[in-house]
Amino acid sequence: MVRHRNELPVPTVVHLHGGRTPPGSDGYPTDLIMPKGKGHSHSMGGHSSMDVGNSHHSRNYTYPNEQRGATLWYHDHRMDFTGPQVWRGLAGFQIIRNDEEESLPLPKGGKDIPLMICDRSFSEDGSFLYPSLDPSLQDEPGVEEDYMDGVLGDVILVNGAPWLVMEVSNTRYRFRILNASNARRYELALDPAPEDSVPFVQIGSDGGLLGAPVPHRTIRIAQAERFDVIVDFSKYAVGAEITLKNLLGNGGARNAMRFRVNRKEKEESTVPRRLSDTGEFDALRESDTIREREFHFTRVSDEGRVMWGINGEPFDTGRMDASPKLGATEIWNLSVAPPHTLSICTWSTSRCSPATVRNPCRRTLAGRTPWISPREKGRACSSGSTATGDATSSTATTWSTRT
Ligand SMILES: [Cu+2]
Repeated sequence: MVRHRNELPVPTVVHLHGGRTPPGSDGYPTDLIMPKGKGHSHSMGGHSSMDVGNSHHSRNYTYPNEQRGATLWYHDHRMDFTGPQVWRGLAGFQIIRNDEEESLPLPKGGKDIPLMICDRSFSEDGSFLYPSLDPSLQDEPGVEEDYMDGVLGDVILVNGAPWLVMEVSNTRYRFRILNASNARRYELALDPAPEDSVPFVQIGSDGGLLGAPVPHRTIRIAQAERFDVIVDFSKYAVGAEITLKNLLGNGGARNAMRFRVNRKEKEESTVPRRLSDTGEFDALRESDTIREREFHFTRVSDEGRVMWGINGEPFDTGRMDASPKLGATEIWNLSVAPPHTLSICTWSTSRCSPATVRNPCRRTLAGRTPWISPREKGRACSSGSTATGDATSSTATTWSTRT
């Protein structure tokens, strides 16, 4: 159990991204922890008629952690204000470890390092710069018109530090990379790349360890996505400086961070060929599907405000878009326009182009957050899980739409 007490002047709510969490601890956007001195009468932007959750100033979140070892993260989820509140730093890691993983000879301890990558902009006085219509984040939600497609920063922070420099030994390291940016996607590359080996060996994803390692020249990572990778610095001389580049960025956003190999050390880790039992993913078969659903994400207008909607409908706590049977297997077809990340934690996912959407989808890495571009359709095979004991909220699928 984790107890959160809100000492900020604005409502907050914490969502554990990727957690198999009971409904009361899910961190639903309107399940707010109100600031001290403010109760139900506090303005809720355009959603004043909603149930605003408890009016206490703290909440106990229950996290059973009964799931695969994985790199999870938590972030503020306040209705209409998630973007600016995450921008100001309300996010962090929650790492779940298990015996299966601990028994592997992977890099451990000080060589198992989470890297939270995000972009920010700063004012002249060093404070965070964000184009909120209401910088106090009290009443009016939203951003200036020019930023409706997402706010990008021009400084890259890793674990809160701008253009972090990290000293490493000439051995393998495990990096749990999270893209915690509001709107920026990255294609990460090492510069220089090692001469005779691949720069990144992926061992895990949003859903925990993969069955076997996967080599990558670059890592394409969307918002909220996690990549668990091994980098082998024995391929570099002591004294070498290696930049983690972002091939999709320009200017300051072109560089993410830098590693400096400053010492020799004995190698104690290896990357085994077999990492994890992924049998539970294979148990989900497309042939068991009992129904197929379409979800089209677009901008819709609600009482003069433009917001994200699903199948033409704006957000409404009173509407249930899907109530899958507990344990049932369904195919969900997802499409989005204009570009936006759909964040889905599912047991198995596939990405297909429209041309191939009717063909059987090639299964990609289990548990990966699909990155769906506007010309692409995503297809998620999803099964109700028993984690929450509640069929309606147990689709193992979460939406995250952030502006
Ligand atoms: Cu999230």
